Amino acid sequence: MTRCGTIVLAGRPNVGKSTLLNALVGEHLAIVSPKPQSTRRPVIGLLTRDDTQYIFTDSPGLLEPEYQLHETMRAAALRAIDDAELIAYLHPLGEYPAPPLRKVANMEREPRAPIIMVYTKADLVRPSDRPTGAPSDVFVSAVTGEGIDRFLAKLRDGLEEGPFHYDPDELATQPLRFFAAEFIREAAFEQLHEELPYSVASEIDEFRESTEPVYIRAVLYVERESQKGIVIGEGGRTIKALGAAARAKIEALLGRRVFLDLHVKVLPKWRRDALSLKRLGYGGGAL
Ligand SMILES: Nc1nc2c(ncn2[C@@H]2O[C@H](COP(=O)(O)OP(=O)(O)O)[C@@H](O)[C@H]2O)c(=O)[nH]1
Ligand SMILES: [Mg+2]
Repeated sequence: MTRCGTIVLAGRPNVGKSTLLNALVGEHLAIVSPKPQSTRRPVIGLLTRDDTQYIFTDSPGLLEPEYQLHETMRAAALRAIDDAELIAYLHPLGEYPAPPLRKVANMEREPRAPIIMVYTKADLVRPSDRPTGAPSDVFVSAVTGEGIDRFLAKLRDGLEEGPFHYDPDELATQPLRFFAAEFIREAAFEQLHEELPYSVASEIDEFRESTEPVYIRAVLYVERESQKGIVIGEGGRTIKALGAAARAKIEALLGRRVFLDLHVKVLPKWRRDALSLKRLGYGGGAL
């Protein structure tokens, strides 16, 4: 009999949730950044190994909301925690021990699903400095691959028997245009400085796969006219570099050449505006 189930990767911002999702799936699906709060919407990644299908959800980091976008991120994270059959609670090993998830997530009651404590970034802690930890704790490193097999074995033990939900070859469930929009944001996190990436949103206006190269028209939104100038850069230099980086990421996932027609527009204060958030896909559940 096969096993199959959903596992949420939950924790504070920047603990390595998205990096671990990518390491588990073996594909760059979730955007990663040294800057916190890069994940705004859940990303689903699939791994089918032997008799087990793992359906992972990378969730936005748990944080105190400062504006409406944060509230949608927190709601998405809590929903993902609520929906999962297993909760992998991630915390950096270098900051051992982790506070209780319920406290970090500011939850009124204990989550329903069992929690597996996963200490991340184990490669950054010298063996001599390592805490012993509880026997059930898992130490992992997405960089060296340490602990990943043990983590999967533990998850397998916690998953119910049942048929696979997806084809064993599938890695993702969300549409390619979702990933295209995400990779444009990832490029923005890489190419823009300080607070600017937090004012950036992206939207795909057109996604034509029937053409060669694939034609994608996308808009990168910022909140103010002055930000638009910075994103475009002198002689269009910044937006050109950003577009080239985003295109390379999209091509890597599609395995096809892409023409990315990228425009910059101002959507005033979109982070604090319910209608704009909804339009940008930050209102509802996972795609
Ligand atoms: N050394 C090391 N760095 C990591 C590891 N996992 C994540 N990181 C880094 O930690 C930062 C935050 O990672 P990310 O996956 O975006 O965290 P998230 O906000 O929890 O999704 C990035 O700079 C990653 O490269 C790891 O296992 N080892
Ligand atoms: Mg993330």
